[in-house]
Amino acid sequence: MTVLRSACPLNCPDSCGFVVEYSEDKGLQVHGDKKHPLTKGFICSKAQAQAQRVFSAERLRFPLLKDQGVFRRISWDEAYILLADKIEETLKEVGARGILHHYDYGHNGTLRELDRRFFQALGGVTEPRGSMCWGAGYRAQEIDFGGVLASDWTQVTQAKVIILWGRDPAITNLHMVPLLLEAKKAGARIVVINPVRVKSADFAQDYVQVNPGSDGVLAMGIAHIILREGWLDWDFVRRSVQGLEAFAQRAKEYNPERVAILTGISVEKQEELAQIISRTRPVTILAGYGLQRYSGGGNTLRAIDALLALTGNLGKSGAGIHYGNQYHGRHLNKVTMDRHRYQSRTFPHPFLAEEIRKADPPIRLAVVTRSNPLVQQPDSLLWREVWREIPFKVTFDITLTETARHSDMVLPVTTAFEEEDLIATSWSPILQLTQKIVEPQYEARSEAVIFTELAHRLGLGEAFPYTTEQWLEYVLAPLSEYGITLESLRKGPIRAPYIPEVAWEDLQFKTPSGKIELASEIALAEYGDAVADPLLEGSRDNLKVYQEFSKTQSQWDYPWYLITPHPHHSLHSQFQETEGFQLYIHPQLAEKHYLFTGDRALVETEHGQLLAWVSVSEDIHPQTVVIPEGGTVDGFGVNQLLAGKPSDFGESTPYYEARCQLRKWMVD
Ligand SMILES: Nc1nc2c(c(=O)[nH]1)N[C@H]1C(S)=C(S)[C@@H](COP(=O)(O)OP(=O)(O)OC[C@H]3O[C@@H](n4cnc5c(=O)[nH]c(N)nc54)[C@H](O)[C@@H]3O)O[C@H]1N2
Ligand SMILES: Nc1nc2c(c(=O)[nH]1)N[C@H]1C(S)=C(S)[C@@H](COP(=O)(O)OP(=O)(O)OC[C@H]3O[C@@H](n4cnc5c(=O)[nH]c(N)nc54)[C@H](O)[C@@H]3O)O[C@H]1N2
Ligand SMILES: [Mo]
Repeated sequence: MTVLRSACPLNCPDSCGFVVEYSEDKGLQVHGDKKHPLTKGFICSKAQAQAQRVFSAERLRFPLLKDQGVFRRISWDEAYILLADKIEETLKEVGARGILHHYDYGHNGTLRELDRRFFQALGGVTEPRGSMCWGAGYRAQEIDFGGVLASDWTQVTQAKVIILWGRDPAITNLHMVPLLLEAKKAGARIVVINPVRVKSADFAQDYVQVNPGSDGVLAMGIAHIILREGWLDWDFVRRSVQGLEAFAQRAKEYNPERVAILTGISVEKQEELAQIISRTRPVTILAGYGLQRYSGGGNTLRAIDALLALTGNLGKSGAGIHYGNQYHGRHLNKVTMDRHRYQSRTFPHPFLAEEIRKADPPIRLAVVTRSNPLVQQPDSLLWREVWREIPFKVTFDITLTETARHSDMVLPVTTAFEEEDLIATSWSPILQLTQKIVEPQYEARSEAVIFTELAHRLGLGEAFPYTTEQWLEYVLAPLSEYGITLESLRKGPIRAPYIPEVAWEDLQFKTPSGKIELASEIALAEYGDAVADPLLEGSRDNLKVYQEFSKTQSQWDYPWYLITPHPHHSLHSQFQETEGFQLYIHPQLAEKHYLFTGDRALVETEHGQLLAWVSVSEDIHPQTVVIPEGGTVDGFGVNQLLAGKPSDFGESTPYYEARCQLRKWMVD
């Protein structure tokens, strides 16, 4: 039996450590690494599902080419020749920008970025910019603090107040839960702010049911009370905060009565929250990405950051905001090229399909790696139309996803158990490797190998001089000063020594003023009105609808909020075992539509419709329909209901700013 320490490559904050065993009779077994400081020996069902996928029937085995609508097996040599021909043809006819490279983070390995290097070596192709995930909040952190940093996970155990704001660690960040429970045992108060009474609320002392998209208003309302009562940490504010006056001016407009109407949170509860945040220290906020999947998402995060700034809850043990961090990047060599060596054309994520349709030069060839855009991008109906119009599409994946199914050529790639790669994510301070425990199955190939071979065929060999092992050595070279090498990582995970325990401990913020910027010249110059407007963009839109709706409910075609959070036992479209879509609603909403658990309902938005099984639950906000994302039925997913919309900052995708109508489905 072979036993190796390895790592989970999935796009998930936990980035678990694995102990992997393989023998011919028992096959592949994955266990949680007991010595991994965060995994501590337990893993989730998605880890097991990955191991099962390696030898499963759903695994892509050979390169496939669509021939009169049907896939047939081709050899790798044929695949390379065809892809190289298509690339050369596109270069000749319309130039490199006629190639679309769509990628995301289906595998978090550092070497997975070699796909981008390949297209950069062609001179720069068309790529998405912005984010499907966390862009608005990310940009907000950059504006406020000059960078995105979070304290070590274990710092939450030092907090006395922990706010799970639009985040549900029990579902999306499982290994944070033991640390939260430890903090609670040591006396911390845990508050959940979410339109849904999520699983993490089971261990929280407070649950606050906010109207979807109104968190920015709530945060400004809390700031209003803190300022009115003078509950600021004045020493901290004087030393480390810039723009207090301008901010206080804005906060004045959020008087508690008005905020109560907009957010659904009573004046008393707002006051209690203001007290909790300013009277008990230290406070940690675990801000999720749910609250920034609205067009006002960036401003929302800025308002939340401001609460910590006013109360001196930054740069201290047990205090701060957990959003993400940019630690590793600066310390590792990159496999992508320097920006000045290529010129790509970029289209913003939320409008990618629309932009592709209008593109000049047009997209002649699309290549998809580590993503499933036909399911995960907004407005999937438009995506399908646009996709159909692209003359030649190639998808690299492990299974035949919807995107692969609608491609002309499909190339099978290796899983994390078949190849060595470095896992150094923006969520975890731990450095680790996925290790090869079995040979690539069937004819699957590693992308590092595929792109290297393609590069050589196209005369771009100079840009791909290394083997996989050499690339990893190159990436890790700057860490030799800490004694971290490929060899040492093969023995197990290492906490990155360059990551401080406490973010911003020196209070040297990387903004132009060196302080936390509650009023930011950069933001004003870049986003203009979206920042200057006191009623947060997007939230305003949502709330206007809400107010009007409270008056004239039935007149609205699409009266209900529709949110599509991440699924529990799957990762987006991966490992889904869909038996139809599930929608969750409150008994009050169910009653309005004569719906019961087990019924079917048609969910309709301006964009599309789908049929879902109803579950009635007291946990859901009474005007909200919840459908977990990622699943597909007959090839279509919930994103066919969602429009591509802009976010205030970061060219992010406001998936949750949607409205819907329900109709009971009577036919069987
Ligand atoms: N099991 C599982 N884990 C995952 C993933 C997965 O697909 N499945 N995906 C991974 C990825 S890529 C990411 S980005 C992270 C995301 O991790 P999270 O940010 O924790 O989770 P999401 O489901 O994206 O966001 C949703 C939370 O926001 C809440 N929410 C929605 N609207 C609002 C609002 O207006 N205000 C507030 N306060 N809350 C709101 C939803 O009810 C939900 O609980 O999870 C990662 N982990
Ligand atoms: N409605 C709605 N939509 C959402 C969200 C939401 O909350 N609501 N969340 C958004 C978020 S936060 C995110 S991050 C995106 C995620 O969007 P995607 O990243 O597109 O989601 P996945 O379904 O995980 O697709 C990843 C694909 O990569 C493949 N893969 C895994 N390893 C490799 C590899 O090594 N090489 C290659 N080539 N492929 C590999 C997997 O098999 C899978 O098919 O979805 C977004 N979409
Ligand atoms: Mo994400």
